Amino acid sequence: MKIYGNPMSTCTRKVLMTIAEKGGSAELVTVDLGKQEQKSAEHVARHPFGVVPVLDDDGFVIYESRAIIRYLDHRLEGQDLTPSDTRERARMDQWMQIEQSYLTPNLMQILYNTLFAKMFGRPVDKDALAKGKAGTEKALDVLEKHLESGTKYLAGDTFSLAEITWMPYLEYLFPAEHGDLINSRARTKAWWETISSRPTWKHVTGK
Ligand SMILES: N[C@@H](CCC(=O)N[C@@H](CS)C(=O)NCC(=O)O)C(=O)O
Repeated sequence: MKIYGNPMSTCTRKVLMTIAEKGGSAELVTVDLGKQEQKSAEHVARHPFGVVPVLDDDGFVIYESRAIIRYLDHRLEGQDLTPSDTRERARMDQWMQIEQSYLTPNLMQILYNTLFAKMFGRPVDKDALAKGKAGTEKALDVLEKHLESGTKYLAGDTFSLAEITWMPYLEYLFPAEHGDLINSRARTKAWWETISSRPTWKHVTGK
């Protein structure tokens, strides 16, 4: 099993975390995003949109991180990362969708206009940063309210793919100097401390 991706990429980290949680193994073939290798003809043959990650499981090639992690959860042995209860599974899907639709597009604006702007010497778009921050706060307020209901994890009592989709984005708020968005929300902070202290996450993020 091969993953074409980059260890710093949020989407690649979802895949690496899923494999780690399942106790599986795969070869990570690094695609250098700084050198635009994701746009090379070789990579575009694997992923027509020219981004990472891509999974190649013995000739079965699949891209899109959320599709890959659902596939891996079924494909690999190890603990189930999808609840068996119908309603909990629906709840997991809901939180994965919230991540994709409301959290990530906003949070990425924070990263582009803080961390990446500094790293690559790019100008800061203050309006985009303010809008991204407001959108991220809204998503985190909804999360905080959900956690206040007493649920330990997003989909119930067990860690699931929903956590795995949120984690890579939240992780980058800290180096982007926006960790207060997490730390100022008591339930979110406690949930984050629990999930980010998993040995699998430390392994994936190289901590
Ligand atoms: N919807 C895709 C998004 C993939 C994506 O945007 N990957 C980023 C890295 S996290 C990438 O390859 N960026 C390089 C580029 O846009 O050229 C997924 O979930 O896999």
